[in-house]
Amino acid sequence: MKLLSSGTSPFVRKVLITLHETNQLGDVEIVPVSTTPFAVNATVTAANPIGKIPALIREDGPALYDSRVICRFLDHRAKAGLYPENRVWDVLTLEATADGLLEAALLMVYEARLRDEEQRSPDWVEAQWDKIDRALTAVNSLWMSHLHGRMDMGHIAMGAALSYLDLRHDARNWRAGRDALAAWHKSFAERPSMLATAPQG
Ligand SMILES: N[C@@H](CCC(=O)N[C@@H](CS)C(=O)NCC(=O)O)C(=O)O
Repeated sequence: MKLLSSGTSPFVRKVLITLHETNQLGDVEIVPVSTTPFAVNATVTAANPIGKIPALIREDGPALYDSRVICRFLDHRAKAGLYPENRVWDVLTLEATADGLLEAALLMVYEARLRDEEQRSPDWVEAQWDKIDRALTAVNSLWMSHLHGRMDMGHIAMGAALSYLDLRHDARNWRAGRDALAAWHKSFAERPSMLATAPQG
C-alpha cells in the first residue's frame, strides 16, 4: 500500500500514528506529495477526487480517503481495537471534534498563505479560531475521563490536533485555562508513535 503524504499534514499524522500504534508501518510505502486547493496534484486527484491527503492506495481495491476512513480500515486490518464497541460513538465523536478543530486550524493557515492580502478576512479567521476555542473548552471539560482511559482513535486524533496547534498557532496559547488537556497532551506527546511522527519540513 502507498500513503500519499506530507511531512506537516496533521491528517496524515493521524494515519502515521495509527500505523505506528498498530505495527503496520512496514506494510505502507510513504509517498511525499504537495497539494493545495490552488496547486492541485494529479497523483492525489487520481486517488482522491477531492484532492486531499492522506489517501491510501491499495493493490486490491480503490484508494481510501479520508483520514477517518483510512484509520478505521487500518484498525480493522490489524484488529487493533481502536474503536471499542462499548464506546464507539464516543470515540467517533471525539475524533470528529479533533478533525473539526483541525479543519478550522488548516483553513486559518490557508487564508494566510494562499490568499492575497486584500482577499483575507480577519473576521473569518477569528470565526475559525472560535470553533477551535469552543472545541478545546468542550474537550477540557467533558472528555478528560475518556482521554485518561485506554487509548483509542479519539486519543490519536486529539494528539495530532493539539500538536498541530503547537506547530501553526502557538501564539494563540491554547493551553491557557485548560490545564487538564494540556497535561494530557504533554504525556501523550511522549509516546513513541508521537515522537516518531513529529512534523517535518
Ligand atoms: N477530512 C480530510 C482532510 C484532509 C486535508 O484537509 N488535507 C489537507 C492537507 S493537511 C489537504 O490535502 N489539502 C489540500 C486541499 O485542501 O486541496 C481528512 O481527514 O483526511
